[in-house]
Order: sequence, then structure tokens, then C-alpha cells
Amino acid sequence: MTDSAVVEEKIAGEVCAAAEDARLTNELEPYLRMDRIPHIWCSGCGIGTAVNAFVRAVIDSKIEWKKLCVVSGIGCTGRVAGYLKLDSFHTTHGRAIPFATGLKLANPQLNVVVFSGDGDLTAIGGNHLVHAARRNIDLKVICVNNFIYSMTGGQAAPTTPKGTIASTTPYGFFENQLNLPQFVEACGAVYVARWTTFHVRQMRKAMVECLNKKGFTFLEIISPCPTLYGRRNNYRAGLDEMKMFKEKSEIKKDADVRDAVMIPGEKIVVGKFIDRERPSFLDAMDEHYREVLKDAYHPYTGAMI
Ligand SMILES: Cc1ncc(C[n+]2csc(CCOP(=O)(O)OP(=O)(O)O)c2C)c(N)n1
Ligand code: SF4
Repeated sequence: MTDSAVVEEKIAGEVCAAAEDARLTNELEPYLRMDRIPHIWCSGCGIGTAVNAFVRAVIDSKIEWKKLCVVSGIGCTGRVAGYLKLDSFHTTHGRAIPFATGLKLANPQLNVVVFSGDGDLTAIGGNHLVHAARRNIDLKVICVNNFIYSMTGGQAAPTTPKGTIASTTPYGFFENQLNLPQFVEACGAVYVARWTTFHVRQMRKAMVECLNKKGFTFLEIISPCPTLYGRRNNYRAGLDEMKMFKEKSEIKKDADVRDAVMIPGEKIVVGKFIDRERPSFLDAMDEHYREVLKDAYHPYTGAMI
């Protein structure tokens, strides 16, 4: 072996050892299914940032990991459930909310989080979103909004901003788009916030607030999808979309949900929109039957306990 080959081999060995050290010291590893790594997400995708913030938020909130369940539907974001080392469920497309409702009703002591994409939650799953918010089921919904159906090729979704390009709208999206904070507020959610993947600290804090609040909470995370949305809309890399989030975001305290509409090139209103109190579904049910049936009613404790 030549001298330079010996040096190269030594450096390669040191690089591998450093990489192994970094891997072993990743503090989030105990919370992830490392046997499933490498994950499927593209470089520059924002979903991993949301997962990182979520795990840190669970640690901050001191919620017992064993009493936490995560439910996802289908899509790139729908894969989140499979990477978390807890009781997690990857359900059918659009059905994360009804599945999670069943879990919560069976065992009200569980903290049930729904972590899924905008298409999954608001298109095929839109009807379930409406009624879970209306009933104030105690679920924490985290919606990663990348403006399209990513996993199936970048088709336009209810959240695609007017005028932007998707695989099914090469000349621009022309439909009326859903303003998610306004939509879930109107349905009855008790907590509504929006952050982008640029706002990692605020996102983590909002997740803690959701986890600690009883009732139907909704956090929208605006996220880059460089592969299928960004490139079609002049953001060549994930970083370009992140720079846009940084430049265009306007943090507002108690902002009006009507200001949350996304118009390309204009400001993105982020922050907490709604934080209010309403009895949760199970509390309202107990109160109602106690009033009607008096002593004949036994408060609901769940089917599983
Ligand atoms: C019943 C049914 N219809 C359609 C599909 C195809 N499908 C898989 S993922 C997906 C869209 C997911 O979009 P979104 O929730 O926005 O997630 P993203 O991939 O953007 O994270 C669709 C339509 C399916 N899996 N099942
Ligand atoms: S296709 Fe888009 S949303 Fe899916 S992993 Fe890649 S960057 Fe993320």
C-alpha cells in the first residue's frame, strides 16, 4: 500500500468512527424505530423537521410515552407513525381521525395524536375532520401542509394556493382553496395554530400546548416538498422554500383566521389563532346523561379499562 493510500484509509476510518459516535449520541434515537432507518423522505423535505419537533415536544410536555398513540393516514406524512417507537397506527387514506376517535373512546386515558398530510386530513378525510372538531373529540391533530398530494405524484389538493402549479394543474390551480385555520375554527376546534418548518421553536411550543390541552386541537405546519411542489413553483431546493417561509411569514398574536389564506407571493400569517374552552365530547356526554338520567347514570370510563 502506498503512503497516500494508508493516509486515506486512516481518514476514512476516523470519519466512520465519528459518524458512528454521532449516531450513538443522537438523543432522539430511543424514541424512533431505528430499525426502519433510512427513512423514505427526500432531502429537503420538511416532514422530518416536524417529527423532530414533535418528539422534543413530547419530552417537554412530560407526557408518558407509554400513554401516547400516534395515528397517521396515507401519504408521505402518513409514514410518520411508522418511525415512532410507540403504539402507532398507519391507517387507510383519510381515516386517521375516525380510527383515533375509536382509540380515544375505548381508552380515554390515552393521549391520541393524529399526524398526517393535508390531502389525507382535509380531502378524503375532510368529513371526519369536520365532525371530530364539531364534537370536540380530545384529539391532537398535526397537519403537515405541503400544498399537494405528494406521495402520489404532486396532484393539486384542497390546500393548493390559487395560481400555483401542481402535476394536475400545469397552467395553475384556479379553484377556491381551503384556509385550514378558518375551516377548523368554524367547525369548533378549541386550539388552532400555524407555523412553518422554519419556525422550529414555535412549532415545538405549539405542540406542547396542544398536548396539554383537552379537546380538539389543530396545528398546521407549512412544509416544503422540494421534489413535487417546490421545483414546479420556482423553489429549486428545500432551502429555497424555507427562505421564502422566513421572508414571507408574519407572526401575529391572536390573528384573525380569515387572514390565514395563502396567496402566492404574499405574507404567510403564522401564530396561534384560537385558544378557547369547550367541553370535550366525553365530558359533554357525561354532563348530559347525568342531568337526564341522574343517579342511574354511571360516568363513562372507557370500554377497555
Ligand atoms: C382510498 C385511497 N385513495 C387514494 C389513495 C392514493 N393516495 C395515497 S397518498 C395520497 C395523498 C396524500 O397526500 P397528503 O395527505 O397531502 O400527504 P403527503 O404525501 O403530501 O404528505 C393519495 C391520494 C389511497 N392510498 N387510498
Ligand atoms: S415527495 Fe415531497 S413530501 Fe414526499 S418525502 Fe419527498 S419532499 Fe417530502
